[in-house]
Amino acid sequence: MTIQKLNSAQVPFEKITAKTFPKGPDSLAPGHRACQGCGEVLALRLLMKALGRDFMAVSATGCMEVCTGPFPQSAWEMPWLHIAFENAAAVASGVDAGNTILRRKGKLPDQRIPVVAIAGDGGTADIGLQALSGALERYHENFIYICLDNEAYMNTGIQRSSATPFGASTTTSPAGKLSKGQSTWKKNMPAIAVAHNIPYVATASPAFHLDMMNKIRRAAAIPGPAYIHVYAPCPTGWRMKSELSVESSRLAVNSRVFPLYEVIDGQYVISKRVDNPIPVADYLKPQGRFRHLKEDDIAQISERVNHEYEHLIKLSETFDGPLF
Ligand SMILES: Cc1ncc(C[n+]2csc(CCOP(=O)(O)OP(=O)(O)O)c2C)c(N)n1
Ligand code: SF4
Ligand SMILES: [Mg+2]
Repeated sequence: MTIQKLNSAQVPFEKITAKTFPKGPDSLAPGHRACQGCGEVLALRLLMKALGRDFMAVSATGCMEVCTGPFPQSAWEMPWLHIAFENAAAVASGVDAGNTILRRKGKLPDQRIPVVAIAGDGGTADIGLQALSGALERYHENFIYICLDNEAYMNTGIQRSSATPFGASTTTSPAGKLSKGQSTWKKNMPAIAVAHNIPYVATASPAFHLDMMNKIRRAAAIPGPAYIHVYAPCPTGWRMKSELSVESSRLAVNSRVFPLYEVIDGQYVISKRVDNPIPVADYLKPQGRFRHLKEDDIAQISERVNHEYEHLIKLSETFDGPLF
């Protein structure tokens, strides 16, 4: 195991620009079964374009696994393991440990191979949290964890998770006479990852695809575990037109609902500062899951969104030297 000593922000990696955008097919064959406009599959393709074919993937059960790998078929044209709902992080960390031993024995070439665990918000913030915490704490050198956050358990019928936002109607937090939908605020998964003192944590959105791909490349370049929280619109679960997927990702960032940032060696760095946010209502309105919200509910959500954003800005401004 290598203990991180470098300043991770200085670790070089090949940046993707509009001009150098990887051409050609990625590792996901045509014919997967994701819904039209699925933000998760878009994020998956961006991941593949960023890393090429030189990585191994481990998927927890969830929409992306079900849509891409119904036995005996698979849309993955690369090394891929489907494992249980709760243990993507445990399996990916085991694969990385195995690769290290094989390299040491000369049975694998002496080069780092990113091992990417991919899971939904349910598989990350709820059932897989223990396995994720263990993997981050064990400090696996080539371990990248990608949370595809569509803000509910979509694969099994739109049940709420701890990442479901306040006020969203789901099948287990239905809006009605006695309920305004989800009654709790979204769990801050990136902050939980940061608390593990790992070298790299980031948030990313498919609407800002170059930013997202470069964060994935940086995560692969930095030795040590990385966690990337990806905003992944789900038109089916959000009761939204399928063509609005990318637009809703953009509105989420521009309204401060889903801020883009990196945390490198404990230092918060804002990727896209939003000084003049669009109204949170503009983000909420196209989505049927928020249709029942009244003006005062939206005002309450806006207040919380802005409070969290200001806290984030303060975190980015109050850094006083690397923690580790
Ligand atoms: C131990 C266990 N409990 C429940 C399930 C059923 N299950 C499979 S996928 C899933 C929902 C996944 O939600 P999420 O992780 O958010 O991924 P999404 O489908 O939204 O992409 C559930 C409840 C399971 N496979 N294993
Ligand atoms: S239900 Fe949502 S996350 Fe699942 S495949 Fe359809 S659009 Fe994608
Ligand atoms: Mg989900």
